[in-house]
Amino acid sequence: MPIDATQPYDDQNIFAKILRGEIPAKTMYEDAHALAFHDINPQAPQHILVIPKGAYVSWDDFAAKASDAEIAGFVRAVGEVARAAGLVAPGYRLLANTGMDAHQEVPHLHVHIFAGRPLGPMLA
Ligand code: IU
Repeated sequence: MPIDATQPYDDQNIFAKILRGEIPAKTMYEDAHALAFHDINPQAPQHILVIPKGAYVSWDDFAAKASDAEIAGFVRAVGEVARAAGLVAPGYRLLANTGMDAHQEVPHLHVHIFAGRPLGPMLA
């Protein structure tokens, strides 16, 4: 079910549990600001999720409340993950579903990285 991006942070959400190590994930990158792991239900040959370590529900919550250091660290981490996975030359797509109409399902900010095949024109 899609979530309301303005809801309070729920520290029992699945990505919070992954961050705390309570639930396993196929982690492929971690630094002070971010954790990246392979999506459990990949929609492309490469489908990676990058999440900030801070407690942010959505892109909006993060953009409004995170420190400049957290924002810079997270943005750099997304780039680093894609680079480490060898995706820069073939290309990749970033997506951050935010709230109901975008069908955000997990209430902890996550940026999807899609790659590994021609992805076609961007969906509206
Ligand atoms: P969305 O942007 O909130 O709709 O994306 C949630 C993604 O989280 C989706 O692609 C799921 O396959 C993925 N996911 C996951 O990787 N591991 C999980 O335990 C759960 C969802 I729940």
